[in-house]
Amino acid sequence: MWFLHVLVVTAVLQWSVVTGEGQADQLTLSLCRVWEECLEKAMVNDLENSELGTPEAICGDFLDMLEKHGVDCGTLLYPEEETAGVEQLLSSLEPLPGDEQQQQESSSTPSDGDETNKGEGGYKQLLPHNPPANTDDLLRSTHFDDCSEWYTAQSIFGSIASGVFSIKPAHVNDPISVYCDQTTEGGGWTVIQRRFDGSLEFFRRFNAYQDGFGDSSSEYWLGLDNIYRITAQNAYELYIELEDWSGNVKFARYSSFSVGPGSDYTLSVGGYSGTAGDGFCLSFSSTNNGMKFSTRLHDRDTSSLSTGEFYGGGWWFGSSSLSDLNGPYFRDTDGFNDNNGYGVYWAPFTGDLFYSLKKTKMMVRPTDFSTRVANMRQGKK
Ligand SMILES: [Ca+2]
Repeated sequence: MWFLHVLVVTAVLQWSVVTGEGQADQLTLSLCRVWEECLEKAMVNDLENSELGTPEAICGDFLDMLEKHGVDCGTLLYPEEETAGVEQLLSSLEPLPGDEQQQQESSSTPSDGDETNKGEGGYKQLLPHNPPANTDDLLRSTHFDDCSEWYTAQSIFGSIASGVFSIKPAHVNDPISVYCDQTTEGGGWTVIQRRFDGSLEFFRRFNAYQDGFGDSSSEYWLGLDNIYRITAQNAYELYIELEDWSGNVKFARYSSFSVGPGSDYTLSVGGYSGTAGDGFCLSFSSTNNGMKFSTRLHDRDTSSLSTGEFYGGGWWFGSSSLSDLNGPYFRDTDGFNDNNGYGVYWAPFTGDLFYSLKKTKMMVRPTDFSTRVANMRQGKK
């Protein structure tokens, strides 16, 4: 457990250097959430029985360091309880399994909580007995904004892995399930679209594209409302990974990416780099940049045709488009042409508008992610 302590110390020191003491920014909030994760992780791993102390003691060191830098995680995480410091929060935790002394002490006082959750560990035990009246604040405090925050938490615990995680971007009512790519170009990516076997139908109407469809463990579209909320939190970049039927993998990266609010969900994208070519055609009049989102029966393009109907799927179509990663899925053995849709295409990939790709992955990450991680790693040396 000592290594966790060391990592936490270095993370906090680096953070204080970078952001200045006591600044209640996103990273600070993120570190407070890491502290909550620390408590949960310690309990899950039964570390309370280790010779190094209870979860409160281990994670409390982390907390002490934050407080020395003028951060009150209690106020940040539970803004409705402005007078409740984190020490108070800690003292309100349920007794820990195996901590008989604490259990005996608490058994002498009547509990107003639900007895059935005792001894199970997890978040239920971490929450105060009297939660804030504003349940949105409470829910937000137990979820990360995106996969980059999951990366930060994972790196502190030394177990970075891609997979399905729950996030709760600002102003989203309920937590959402997403796939986090923690390996490509340093990780921290929140996947917003993923296709690899054609098992999911993408020829859907506008409200489906607003809400999202599919499963985060398989093929899916995260939904325009969610993508808007995520990219409104910070400055984000976009990474598109594409694979053809011969196993060639290429990428298109955009240093800025956001989707505007509904009902237009206007695409703002810029700063192309990569190997797949600029399928959003930033420097051409037919660019997708600045276009509204169109689907079948929801024509918001700048063409006299309904390109959402013509190309299939939903996309930021303009007068035409050299890309449509939500188009109909074809296998390399399928014969297809412009009568049944152009397929899943990113024309600059092959130079062939009619080539339908095998795999697509669109993902976003805050633009300051790499700097943040580099600073943390520097602190670990
Ligand atoms: Ca039109």
